[in-house]
Amino acid sequence: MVISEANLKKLEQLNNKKVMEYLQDAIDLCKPAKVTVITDSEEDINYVKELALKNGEESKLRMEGHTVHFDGINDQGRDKANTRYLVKEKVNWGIKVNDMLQPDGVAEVREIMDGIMEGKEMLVSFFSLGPTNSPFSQRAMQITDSAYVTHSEQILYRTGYEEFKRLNGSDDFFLFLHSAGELENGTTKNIDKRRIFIDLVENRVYTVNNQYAGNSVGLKKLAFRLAIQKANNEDWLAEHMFLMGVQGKPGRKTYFAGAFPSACGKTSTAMLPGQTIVGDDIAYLKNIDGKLKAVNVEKGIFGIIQDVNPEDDPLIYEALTTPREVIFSNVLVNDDKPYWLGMGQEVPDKGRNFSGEWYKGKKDANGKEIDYAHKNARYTIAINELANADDKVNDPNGVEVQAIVYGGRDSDTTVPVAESLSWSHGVFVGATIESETTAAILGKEGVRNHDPMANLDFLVVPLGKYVENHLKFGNNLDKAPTVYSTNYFLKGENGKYLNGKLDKKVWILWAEGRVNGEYDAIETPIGRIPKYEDLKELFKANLDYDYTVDEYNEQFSVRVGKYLEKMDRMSKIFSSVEMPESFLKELNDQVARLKATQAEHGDVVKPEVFAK
Ligand code: SPV
Ligand code: MN
Repeated sequence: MVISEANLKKLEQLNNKKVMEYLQDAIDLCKPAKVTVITDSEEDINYVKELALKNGEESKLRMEGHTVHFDGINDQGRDKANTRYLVKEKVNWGIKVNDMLQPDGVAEVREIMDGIMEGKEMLVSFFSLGPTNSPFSQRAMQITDSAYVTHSEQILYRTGYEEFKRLNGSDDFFLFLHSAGELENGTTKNIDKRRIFIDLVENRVYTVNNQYAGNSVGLKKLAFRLAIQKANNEDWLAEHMFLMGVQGKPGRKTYFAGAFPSACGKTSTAMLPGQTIVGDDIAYLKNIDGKLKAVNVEKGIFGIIQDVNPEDDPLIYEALTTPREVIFSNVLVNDDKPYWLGMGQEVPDKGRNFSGEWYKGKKDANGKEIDYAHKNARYTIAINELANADDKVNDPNGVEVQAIVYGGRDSDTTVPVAESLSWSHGVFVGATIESETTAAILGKEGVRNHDPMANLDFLVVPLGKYVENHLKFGNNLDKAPTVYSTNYFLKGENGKYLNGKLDKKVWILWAEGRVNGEYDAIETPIGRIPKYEDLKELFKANLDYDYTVDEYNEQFSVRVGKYLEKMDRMSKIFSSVEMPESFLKELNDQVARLKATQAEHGDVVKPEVFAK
């Protein structure tokens, strides 16, 4: 027997036929040497942590509670090419989607997984996406041979063994089957056989020959795809969004949700000094009695560590440099201390990193010099370890969201902050986000990509239907949230960024004030922008900075010509997509407003022109 009496008993207590079937199938397929069932008990949780150390997936660092994990040199980001959606039938997605007929995909991945756990230990655990005992909770069963994956999930998600008991035998849960495959020096060897197959027919995921959490941790981006499908069938939203409490006037707190493509400032917005964080990556949004309520699907952060330093990210830096449970991944380790890019410290010229033993000047297989740490190196930490955790992080009823922020990354078009003219204009703004590619995705960096709602990589429903669901969702609320766009990456003519890293605090506080009726705004063709006086005051009060009229004019002039170029790109994209009428009307209206402005005022128009 690969599973002991005691472990079997833990499973039987769940009284769930589907759980037993899935496990039997996984055992028959992967052929592990041993199966261990993990409950919510401290003992079981500690067993996983110890196992990750014992099997070499993690090692201890000098500071209490800190460990390091390495992914292989070719396993440092989400693998889009090998991530495929297994579908019943091919549909017109409106976007580029890597789909595959379900029986073909299942056959392909199961062949790779046949016997993949021979000689290894299989871990079986249970989690809740969203707070437990809540109208939002979605249960998930994880089977993996990676203690690092399970350990990460224990930090990032609410344990769900007890939650599975509450299922009362129902099969309404997601299943994730993962194997890191054959390991060499602790990292996945057969990268060519890496597959991440999301089976939308059976609500389950197969992922194999990978360790990077965006590929391996079932509950993160893999569960997210299944949740998007479910949300679209049940009239709620599963979004690539942070949730935060923005502190306006003393005693006033307004909850914001925000969608930003990878590495566009999402975590650092959610972590803004003086504010509170509910979540930094994935949210479920529901209409509860006419109100927009949302929860963080997670309870931890898998964050980019680059540029976390005392100046730019003081709260995270503090949390990462004091004793508590943290997994560092793909940093440099020297003398049991972690080093990362942009940490604001001198870095040793040798150590261990994602390439193995590292020394300054080391080159990769293509002759390219290997940096001491990876750009997509990360930390994994529980939110309640942070000084700015919001008191409603685990509230089963969620928080009431009053504003949504869509953040893109472009150097030449979008103003730093603007308020959308209406809910449907806001949905349009979200659906037309553009961003440059980053290191979180394997492949080329620095290409401008269209990323609707920062969710392109995860859309498992046709784009038109997804947008229609958004429109409907907002229209069904008593009051739709106000939508803002942000762009922290606007550059001036000299090619330099126009804003400091902390300026985002001013943009967010301005939006919070607007939601609460505090500021007037200037209506422009692309939305409402702040007035100089209000920003001046906010800059002074929050950053002790004397914001000048010249800065304001450069940042908030509407670059009409550039916006029209963007609208050209959008018109091209959407010309071949089946979109709702009201969305196409927003696009046409946007173009018409911009053209009228261009005809009258030219390519770049100062705010004062619109103020008149
Ligand atoms: C992202 O890339 O959007 C992330 C990290 O949040 S990953 O887990 O790789 O998706
Ligand atoms: Mn993300």
